[in-house]
Amino acid sequence: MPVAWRGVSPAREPHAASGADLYATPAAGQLAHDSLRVGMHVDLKHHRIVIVAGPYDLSPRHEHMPETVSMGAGGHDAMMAAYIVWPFRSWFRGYHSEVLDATGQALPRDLLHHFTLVNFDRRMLVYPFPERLAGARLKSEDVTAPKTIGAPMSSGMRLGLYLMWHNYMPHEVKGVFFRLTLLYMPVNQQPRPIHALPVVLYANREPRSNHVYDAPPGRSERSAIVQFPISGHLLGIGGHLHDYGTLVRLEDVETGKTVVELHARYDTQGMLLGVDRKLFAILGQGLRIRANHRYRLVAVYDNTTSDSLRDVMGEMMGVFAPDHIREWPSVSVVDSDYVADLSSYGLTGIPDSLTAATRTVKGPR
Ligand SMILES: [Cu+2]
Repeated sequence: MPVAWRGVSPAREPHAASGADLYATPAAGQLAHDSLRVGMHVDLKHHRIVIVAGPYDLSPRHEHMPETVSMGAGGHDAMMAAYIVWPFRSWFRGYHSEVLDATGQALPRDLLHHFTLVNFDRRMLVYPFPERLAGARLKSEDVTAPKTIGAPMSSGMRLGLYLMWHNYMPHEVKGVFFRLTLLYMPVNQQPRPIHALPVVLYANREPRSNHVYDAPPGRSERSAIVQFPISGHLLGIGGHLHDYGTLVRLEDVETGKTVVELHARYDTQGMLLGVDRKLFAILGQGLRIRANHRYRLVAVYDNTTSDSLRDVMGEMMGVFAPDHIREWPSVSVVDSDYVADLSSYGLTGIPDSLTAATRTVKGPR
């Protein structure tokens, strides 16, 4: 039987959850109030894995991110909220994320600065860091792929859910839950999906600065050379910027051409709604990526304030279909960059308790 793990509070080491944690939930959005249960729940009927973390009491913060809480520094509002062990071989194909109160009602989404679901047992394609299986700042950054593509998942893969809260309101907000619904396909899904895995490209690659940087007043660019170790296609691509971000662009260094450019979208009040996204439903329409070719990722900010913007980000997140999945570089959990990247989540290593939990997973890997 698949076993759930949970971490209910940032102060406590996550502990083994009982088999009672495993239950089928009703359709998403129709959860009974008492089913906002903390932990991991596998819905075999609807092919969903639901992770609920909370409740959190969020004390008021400055309107902007306090300088003392850098992205991922593991401060008061940021923590690994749950650890889970992937329960069975399957295909991962998308997720949606919700910020809820104890009755299951939606709370203002931007109480959550961002979440990241880290897969410790696969590395990113371009960098030796642990894979970001899922992540979003805004609801619009949630992803659902068609059933024709998916990321292969093994039973026993160790995952961590990282949350950063940011209560911009003048008062405390109590009893806040985060619910992440992961969509999977069974291992015998027919027709067999195309391997398509998440990729992230950073304007600031450096894990020791948590991939953030400062944007000076005025227009500024930050860029980094990107080289993919294997060839394939980008089937979908999105971007991540903070307020005052303008665009992210992938350039072909050899030809000087733009491969893809994604613009930030703002509402009429100047609130960041998200960044453009491009999806290519058919493999042949995807963006061809050549191994060891030189690309450049460029992030542009137009900072109209008089101060530098602290801890901004410039990223592209995409779905990559490798020509040969076997060529995907294997993870090294002792690589110094891997370890440095873990520390951006406040971790010095993969928790022993999580590793111990993998022993309870049955069935083929
Ligand atoms: Cu960010």
